[in-house]
Amino acid sequence: MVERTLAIIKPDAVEKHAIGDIIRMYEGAGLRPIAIRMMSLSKACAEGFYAVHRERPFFNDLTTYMSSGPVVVLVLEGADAVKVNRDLMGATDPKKAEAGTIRALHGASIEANAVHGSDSVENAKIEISYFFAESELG
Ligand code: IDP
Ligand code: MG
Repeated sequence: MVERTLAIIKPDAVEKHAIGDIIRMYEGAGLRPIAIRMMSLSKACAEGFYAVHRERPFFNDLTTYMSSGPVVVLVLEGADAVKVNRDLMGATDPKKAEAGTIRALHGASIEANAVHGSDSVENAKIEISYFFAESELG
């Protein structure tokens, strides 16, 4: 099934000049970018995006980190895009991520782990609409 998923290249990966390598990995895995925007998230925007994690102990640190520098927000399209992207990303903790995954290659810590990726088709729809209008998707 052709699906869409939302990805974010997080501030740590932008800072270390990994944007190009990460987009190359998406394209190599058959995930076609259909929208790309570089932006700086306000703290409130990061809090809204991660609202499901509101009660988690790391919520304040996470949203401070996500608003600490520019990010690249992308919509990726392809067969089984949600799962293909989750597999390509690797485990949340880069130390536990499989070799060759984005987080193993570019993640710095369990928090600064290089990328976000939607975890279901349903959440992908919500996350895509958080950042993009339908008319912005190529
Ligand atoms: P995921 O990004 O692999 O789906 P989630 O559990 O949805 O992981 O967590 C969202 C984000 O919150 C992670 O990508 C990471 O940046 C941060 N995070 C998750 N667990 C921890 C933690 O234990 N300490 C600090 N930050 C965390
Ligand atoms: Mg998640």
